[in-house]
Amino acid sequence: MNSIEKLQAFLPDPATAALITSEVNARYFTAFSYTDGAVLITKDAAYLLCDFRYIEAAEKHASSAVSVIQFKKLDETINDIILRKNIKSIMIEEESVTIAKLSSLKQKLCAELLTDSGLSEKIRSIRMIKSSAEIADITRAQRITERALTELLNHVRPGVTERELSVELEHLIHVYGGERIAFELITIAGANTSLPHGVPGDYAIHEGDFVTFDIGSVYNGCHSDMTRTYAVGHATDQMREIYDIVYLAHRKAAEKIVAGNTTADVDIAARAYIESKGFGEYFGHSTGHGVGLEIHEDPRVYKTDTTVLQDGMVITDEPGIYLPGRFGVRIEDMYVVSGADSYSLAELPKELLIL
Ligand SMILES: [Mn+2]
Repeated sequence: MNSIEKLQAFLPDPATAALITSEVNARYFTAFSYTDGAVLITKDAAYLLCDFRYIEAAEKHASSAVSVIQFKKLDETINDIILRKNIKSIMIEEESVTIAKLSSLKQKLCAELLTDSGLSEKIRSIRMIKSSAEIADITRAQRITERALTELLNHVRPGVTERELSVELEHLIHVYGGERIAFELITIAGANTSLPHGVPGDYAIHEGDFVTFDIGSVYNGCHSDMTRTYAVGHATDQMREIYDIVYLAHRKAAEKIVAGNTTADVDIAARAYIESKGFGEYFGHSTGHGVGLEIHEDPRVYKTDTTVLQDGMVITDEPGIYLPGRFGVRIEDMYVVSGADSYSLAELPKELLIL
């Protein structure tokens, strides 16, 4: 089943439709990126509603599973379909429709609006399973990031600032075909590496620093996510010890990325190992998350999450240890769940590298 068919199966009857108004979900169902429109999905049809600005591109590029309709007034066009298809009620995305938008829709549409249908949650769950096309796009984004980082590593040396690394990496991601960066790139060094989401600043790299790159790019709307931690010049015994613990925690989590396991199994594998080494209190975030049209998607990879891993999910594995005021280490790859043979989307090695 394609994504639209999965949503149609969720509709209880032909008199109920789903109205998709969030940009990311509209893109997900139509494979077309646009604003100020909507997607209306009924039991047996799917309509991409867009205005004059998008019509030519939509007819050319949107998924063949949707009918493209140009509107002058969105609500009137939706009402036309409502009347023609005898739609009585419309599910809305309860997690993204604002109160103002809801009250406007209530005034204008001639069907009952369902505000607690679970539509948003259902779409999040459908989106967890990636199509082969999505996996190809995520992989492409990952390759772009890896190529950019590989080139940047030639320029990592004492005296270079975090901000310079961030700006140059963003430039290289564009050069190698990324649409944009997947999030504000984290390129931090020295004591700043103990900040899991540190912001690159004026700090200049010193010999003996760790440098952490938590980076990603976007290709065809799909995100990539990767973290590597490198040492500059040399690493102390303690830096090596912490690196090895995080590296093994990453691998132990990766071994649990098997269809049928839960995301908790993955988190606990990394967490229990780090705790066994005495650093549990320094690993204060979840082990991973889904990645796709958004950088953070379901499922959450955490000890309390009971999502069962299924083929086609793409999740990160990113344990870390952060020693305040000293340094931190995080190692992150995305994995595609595939039976017992889940695989990493990264090609860059994860062993400690001294630059
Ligand atoms: Mn991540």
